[in-house]
Amino acid sequence: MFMSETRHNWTKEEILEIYNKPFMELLYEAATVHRINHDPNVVQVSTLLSIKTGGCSEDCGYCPQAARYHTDIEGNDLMSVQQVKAQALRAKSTGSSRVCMGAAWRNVKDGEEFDQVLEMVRTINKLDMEVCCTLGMVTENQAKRLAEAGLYAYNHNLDSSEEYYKEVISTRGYQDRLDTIDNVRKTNVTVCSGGIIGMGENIEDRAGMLVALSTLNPQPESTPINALVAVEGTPLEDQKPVSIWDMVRMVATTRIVMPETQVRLSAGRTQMTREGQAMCFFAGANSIFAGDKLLTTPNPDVNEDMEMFALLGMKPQKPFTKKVQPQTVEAQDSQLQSLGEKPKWTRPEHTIERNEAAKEKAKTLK
Ligand code: SAM
Ligand code: DTB
Ligand code: SF4
Repeated sequence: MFMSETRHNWTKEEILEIYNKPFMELLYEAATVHRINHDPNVVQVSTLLSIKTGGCSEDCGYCPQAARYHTDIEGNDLMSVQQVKAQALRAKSTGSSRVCMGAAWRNVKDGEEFDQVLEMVRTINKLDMEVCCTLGMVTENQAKRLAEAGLYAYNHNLDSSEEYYKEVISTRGYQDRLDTIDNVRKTNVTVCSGGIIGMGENIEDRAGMLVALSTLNPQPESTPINALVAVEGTPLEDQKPVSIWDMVRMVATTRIVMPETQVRLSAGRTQMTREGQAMCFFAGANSIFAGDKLLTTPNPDVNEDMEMFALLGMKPQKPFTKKVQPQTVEAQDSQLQSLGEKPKWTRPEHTIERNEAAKEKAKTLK
């Protein structure tokens, strides 16, 4: 008998036991849980849009957008609402039901730029597409203002286990991430939260991340599983690409412990074959990021993805299949105002040797 009810009390030991099952057993169990909870021939297609690129104050060891490292990316100021609308229409015409707007910010700051993002949310929701934002940490008031504008989802990843998080990022703590997720949960915006594998973490850390995500109640409505894209100049530039077997195991385990979530095959698909991706879909992945770019790094071409779906007999998911479309309140009718808060997000600032080394190297190159 396979479990398919949603449990919020998974232990690390139980999750490790699932992750380490014989491969075929794991795949069969995950595929079974998947079929009980989802249409296995439907895949969500979400287009990523980097609305504000580079120049970020944080020290995330994986991220090419951190200002302190020397990477080749081209930084950009906040995009205009018209530019975003044009990109969203393009995404819609190529089969996307969702647009995910990412900003290289530590946290949201009230002011003109946030007001502009709220206008982007209103504009895309009015195109009848699901709108997701990933803007860093948010307060409860900011989450409520995003909800009022018509935001469907907020992405905020836990990225790894609490223990390994400290080896990757020193400019904020794990609890800050959990607090932001909590703030989003106080609204009707859905939660998108997952992480990255291939950063040098061990299997216990992968299981630890899944404990943290699956014991949230409710669990996140979507969970991106990213394979690290090792970018030159970042502290993690020398990490070996994660093996497809690890990716499939991670996807399958996520599917089993979070039966209802949409598991998104996220960064790292350019390194995967179609056969590898098909195994991930069989193991319970039912969402992808589409578009020839993720935020700053390459992603498969959307036409190639559509060919792959045709080959597999899979169809793009329609918008608002899982939850009704939120209403948009116009700026002039808003009941909510900026509170001018000064939130107390932490800055542990402990030393991470490889982050320090990458920062020092950047100084000599800049
Ligand atoms: N600045 C916001 C934040 O950190 O929450 C939002 C944007 S940030 C780029 C969103 C997520 O992208 C990160 O949490 C991380 O999981 C993922 N990411 C960033 N760089 C990556 C890389 N090189 N490989 C894989 N995933 C990456
Ligand atoms: C997520 O989990 N992955 C996306 C999205 N959420 C914002 C970002 C992947 C970024 C990969 C590196 C880059 O392109 O800069
Ligand atoms: Fe900034 Fe987000 Fe990149 Fe961290 S992951 S450096 S917070 S853009």
